[in-house]
Amino acid sequence: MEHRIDQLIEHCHVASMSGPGYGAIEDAALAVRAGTIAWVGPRAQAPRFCADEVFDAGGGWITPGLVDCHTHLVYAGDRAHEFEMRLNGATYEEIARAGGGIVSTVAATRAASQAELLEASSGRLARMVDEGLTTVEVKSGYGLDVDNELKMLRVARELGHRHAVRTVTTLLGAHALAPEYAGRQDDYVSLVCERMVPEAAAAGLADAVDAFCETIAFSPSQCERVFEAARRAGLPVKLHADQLSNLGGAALAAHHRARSADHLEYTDEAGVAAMAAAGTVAVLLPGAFYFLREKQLPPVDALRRHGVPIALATDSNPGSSPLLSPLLAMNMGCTLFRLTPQEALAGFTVHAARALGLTGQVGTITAGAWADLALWDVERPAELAYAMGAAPLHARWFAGVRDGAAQDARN
Ligand code: DI6
Ligand code: FE
Repeated sequence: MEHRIDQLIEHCHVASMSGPGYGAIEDAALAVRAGTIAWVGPRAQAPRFCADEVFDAGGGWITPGLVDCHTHLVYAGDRAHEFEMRLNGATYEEIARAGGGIVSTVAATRAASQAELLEASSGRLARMVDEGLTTVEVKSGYGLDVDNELKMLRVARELGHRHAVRTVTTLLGAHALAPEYAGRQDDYVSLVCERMVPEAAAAGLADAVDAFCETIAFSPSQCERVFEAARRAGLPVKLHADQLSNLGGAALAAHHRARSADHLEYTDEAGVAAMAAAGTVAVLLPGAFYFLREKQLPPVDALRRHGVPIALATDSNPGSSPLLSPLLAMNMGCTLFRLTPQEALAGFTVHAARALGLTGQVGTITAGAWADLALWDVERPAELAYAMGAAPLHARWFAGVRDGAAQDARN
């Protein structure tokens, strides 16, 4: 019997990221139907397909499309001037007085129209898509008032219509204290809990809620208030935890059944154990560690020992990680955090999907998942984390549609 499918991809190896050793299938075939993976396995075992289109992958490796599960891609302006001032010896105070720091991004983001914000963010996302990205999480957190936080989330949603990517939106109202609330931190947290969370949820603009738990941001008890507001609104939570100090953020996130706890440089063994028990994913962000020249390494061995899934992400943001390359983040995960290349790829696929609640839909090449795929000109999957600036992407599929396929058909 013949199986009708839309597309057969052959002459390839597949890193399915399901099972040990990259879930590798050498000399594979991959069948796509209705935007999803209908069949994948060794070519010799493939059933007889009747395909509308056959694609020759030229002997390259196919991985799941990359999933960046932690970004702050939507913002206006940049902080290059501040970077330059710092490297010319300016102090933190001088930079702050010159209008630098996170408040400068807040001012620029508030001043930008939705269209301007979309334009700026869209250019950044395009760079990531060019590297095989098919799913991206995007946080708010530079608006810090109801209208501007919702504006950021609308832009994040629109990015998904403008590009062939899935966007997952996260409300991060508790990112920094809005300048007009100076000295009134608890009042600002009330604004987040009583207005931002319910309004973003009611408008269907947020898929999750995040907070920045840090001495320079919000306290554990303030973050708990935000988590409770999220629960009332029916939204899952995640947390920027233990990036610069150990406030017990990982354990707090786990206690609230967070999908992920992110950063984790200062997380202790008890925090890791709590994450393991709760099924909370660890999201490591080597770009921020690198850019801030941090010294304290996240507890990678403890995460491994406790079996906590480790995701990796760019944390793309103007202040602490102006990074638009998932592949470079993978390289940094290996060089700085001593992840293996396989862990780095799992961090941008299967475990990133889990951090977003998308297990089984994206992040693995398995029957029933979306056919979000990246084809790479590499001899082995380890090359993806190994090379810096190599641009190995050969083709990309989003929901079974290959970039440029319509154009190819016209020519
Ligand atoms: N952690 C960080 O390092 C940044 N935000 C966060 O939650 C800093 C963001 C910025 O400086 O713009
Ligand atoms: Fe972040």
